[in-house]
Amino acid sequence: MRLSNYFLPILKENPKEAEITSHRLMLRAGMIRQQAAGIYSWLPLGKKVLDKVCNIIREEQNRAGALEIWMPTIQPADLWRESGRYNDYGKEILRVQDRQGRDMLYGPTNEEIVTDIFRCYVRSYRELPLNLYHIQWKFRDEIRPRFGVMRSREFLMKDAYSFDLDHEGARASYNRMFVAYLRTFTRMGLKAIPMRADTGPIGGDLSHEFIILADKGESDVFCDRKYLEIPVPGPNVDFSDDSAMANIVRQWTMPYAATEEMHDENGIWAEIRQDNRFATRGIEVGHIFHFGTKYSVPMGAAVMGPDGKEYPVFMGSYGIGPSRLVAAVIEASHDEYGIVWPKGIAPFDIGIINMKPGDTHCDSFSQMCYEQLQSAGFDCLFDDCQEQVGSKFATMDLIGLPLQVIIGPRGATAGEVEIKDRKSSVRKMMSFKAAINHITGVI
Ligand code: 5CA
Repeated sequence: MRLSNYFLPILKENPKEAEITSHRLMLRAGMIRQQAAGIYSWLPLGKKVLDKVCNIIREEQNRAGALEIWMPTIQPADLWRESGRYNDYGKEILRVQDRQGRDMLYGPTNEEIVTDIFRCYVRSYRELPLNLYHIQWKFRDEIRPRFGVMRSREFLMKDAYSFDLDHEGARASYNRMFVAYLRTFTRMGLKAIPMRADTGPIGGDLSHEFIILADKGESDVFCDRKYLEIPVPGPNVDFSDDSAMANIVRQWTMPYAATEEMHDENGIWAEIRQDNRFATRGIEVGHIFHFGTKYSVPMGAAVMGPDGKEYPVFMGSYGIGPSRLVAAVIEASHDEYGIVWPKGIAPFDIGIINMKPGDTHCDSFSQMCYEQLQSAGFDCLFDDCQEQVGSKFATMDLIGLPLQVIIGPRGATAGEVEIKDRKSSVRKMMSFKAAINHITGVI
């Protein structure tokens, strides 16, 4: 992509409304635009990152056996009356009426709709386990939307829902999602720690929040340093092996980890060796729940068991906030110059800077580098604009692409480029041929 053809509305000044780094950097890098309190448009650079985050989530959900569907944003209130949540959920629900005067709502979550789908089609335990998910916009009328897309009113959620015949099956489904989450966040360059959590309005008896560690996180977290060393399962992990899944979950839930609400300051925490205690701040990026028959009983979602009797189905739900994740990654990965994207979700692989547009050598050499890198399979943002060099460098650092290829008139004549690694700031001059090899090794 040529920068001259792109839409990248960079802000030179720090926006006053932004209280935290990720919000400030997302506004400055032209990723999002606020349209109303807690409601945002995603501009091209932001949309690209959001899509990459969603694709990683999707790949890992599919690998774990979940099936993608699409449920609507607007839901009939009657389903929520059946589950009993229409009144319980209170003012967080945005309620509307259609022209016939029917009560509708903008979904804050989808347990009711998915239970309705299930009860219409599934009759027998033979069709289980089943896990259906979608990636869809949600609306929660939060009293205090803040920190940009970190806590917004409209936000994107991946929500998966599992259905099993009994508690044991439901636990196996829970474990599969647990392991899929470990892989998902690692692929985004994040260290996520599962912590026992309160179930809130979703309900149920078992729940974990996945918290990523970031100095400016919303919640205080307390965990054992052992978490920093536990291996994350690789891509070949066998999701059909229930006991392997259970072992991974056991390993990831043994050391102490708790958010403030569940913290046991004078009990278990006090027993952990002083130098293993790790008290920091974190951001909740995922939340998984087992709630058994909470929705299936009132909504009549039952299947026939092997003994021919009917049983209400055991359910769990599994959320990740992709829009929040974009901000969370920035909180975890930035420096004084801007964002430092982990490779897996960077909007482009490489930023190419032509330092002197208008110079014949520089133009043709930069053009050649751009074309060759693109055809080698790298997604490049090519800064071909007439701008001060300082401002070009500042923009590239701000938007945080993993590698920069910098081309000046002298290098162009010698067939050389400068490669800058955004994270380490290390810069190296090399021939363009060597640069391609170098880049292939890094990205
Ligand atoms: N139905 C369940 C799981 S599918 C559910 O709604 N869970 S949740 O309430 O914990 O939300 C799931 C994830 O959505 C959270 O972990 C968080 O990453 C994201 N999320 C929740 N509220 C917001 C918000 N106001 N802004 C941005 N992301 C949010």
